[in-house]
Amino acid sequence: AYSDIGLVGLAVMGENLALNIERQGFSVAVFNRTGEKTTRFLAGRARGKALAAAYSLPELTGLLRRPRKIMLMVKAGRPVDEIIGQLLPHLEAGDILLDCGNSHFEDTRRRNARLAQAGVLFLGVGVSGGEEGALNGPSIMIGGNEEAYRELAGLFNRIAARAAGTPCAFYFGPDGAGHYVKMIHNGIEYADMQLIAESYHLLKAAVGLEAEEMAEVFRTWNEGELESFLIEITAEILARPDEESGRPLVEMIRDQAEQKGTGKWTCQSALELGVPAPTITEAVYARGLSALKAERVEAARAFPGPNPRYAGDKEKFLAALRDALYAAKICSYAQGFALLRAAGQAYGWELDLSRAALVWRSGCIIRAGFLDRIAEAYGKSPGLVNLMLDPFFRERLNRAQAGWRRVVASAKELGIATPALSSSLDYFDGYRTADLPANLIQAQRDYFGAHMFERTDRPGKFHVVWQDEVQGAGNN
Ligand code: NBP
Repeated sequence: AYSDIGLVGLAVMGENLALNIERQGFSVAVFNRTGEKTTRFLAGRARGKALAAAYSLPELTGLLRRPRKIMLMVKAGRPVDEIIGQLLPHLEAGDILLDCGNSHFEDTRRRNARLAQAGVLFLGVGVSGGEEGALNGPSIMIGGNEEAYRELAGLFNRIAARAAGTPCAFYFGPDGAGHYVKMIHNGIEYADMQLIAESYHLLKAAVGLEAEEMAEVFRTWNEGELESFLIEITAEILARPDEESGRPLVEMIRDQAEQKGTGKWTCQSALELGVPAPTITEAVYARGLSALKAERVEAARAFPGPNPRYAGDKEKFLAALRDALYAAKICSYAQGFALLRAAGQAYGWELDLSRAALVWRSGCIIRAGFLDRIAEAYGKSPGLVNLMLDPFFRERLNRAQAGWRRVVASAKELGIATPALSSSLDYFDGYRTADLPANLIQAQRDYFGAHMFERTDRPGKFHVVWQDEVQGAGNN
């Protein structure tokens, strides 16, 4: 009998996705470049299940019911192009190829065009939730050929996580739309993690709490508006002792954050589209700065800085920090959604922003209580230009801003770096400023480059001669 679907790539994600799909009643044929892994998988976790092994791509395509559906779960980048190149001669018009890895959306656009020429229907699918999600229900962000999506919608809905009974699997639009939404998910994830890390830093260095006390703070926060997977696991992490030293495990971990590049892609896209996303960008920079461990150790000796201990009322500081974290989090989501909006327009995807909030409610790393509010905001007004202007979030920001300012001001005085909390506040303040000093920038540009400026009192472009006499060449 033929298998329902093929899957290429048996690393953690591929194995778990194959098991998830099989559990939902579909038969799966699997292939991995290194055949021993396939053998090991079939003899181990896949034993006794409706999974068939293939040891070459022609063998894999031969095992599949037509039109064939093949999922790629290999390393993003060149491996995806290699596999597509090797598969293509064995596919027919109408077959469906799904790239479920973290591919860059521009690659997905390019592959989509190439495969369309061969009549192969292509889907670029963002899968979030790590290994656990892949096995038990990920959040699935789909883009590409809509006919192919309809063919596979049933499978996606069965294997996805659920939130309030609704599967977290949505189709977002043609070619790279799904991978773009996944990229923004990861950008927001970087920002969320950095904001939490800065809050932990303030609790530790400014307030002087012990790990177990901090765990309690995060546990309490997780019962309110900040309720989210990342806050929840932060509380668990802080409470975990190191088995060897007996000290909190988190204190035994080197302070150098690594990255795989999806945060960087989000910043690149923000620059490309001219959409400000400072919280996300600062989160990526912060990982870069953390990597400079040796330099930081030396600089710590060179620049002693102020005493980091906060002298004021601790309880008030904790309440202000909770507000700061919540407000900055709203800013980072506002930036992510502004990017989705701009990209949807630039690439012709007509992204449904409310669905983006809904697809992240379960199964993925940024799942959080307040996504329901974001979905509501864009459900009510699909044309909302910035999330901060939605009445619900407007009220929250107005309420949180006093504490947020106090925390950022204190951090500056105490010499504790809070790039994401601070840049969020600058984003907020810049956005709510009707008259920015950009008039001066325009004047400077016109002065040295005759770039022209617009006037506040009448339409048109203007240039003035700023200097009485242009100095002659060689006369500087
Ligand atoms: P990896 O990203 O580590 O990729 C390993 C797989 O790619 C193996 O099956 C490997 O085969 C295969 N592969 C490579 Br590498 N080069 C290949 C080539 N030239 N031709 C054919 N196969 C090749 O695996 P992963 O962590 O399971 O992630 C899979 C995808 O899912 C990635 O795009 C990742 O970014 C994405 N993702 C991962 C997570 C996560 O938590 N890990 C979460 C969400 C999304 P081999 O066995 O022969 O070396």
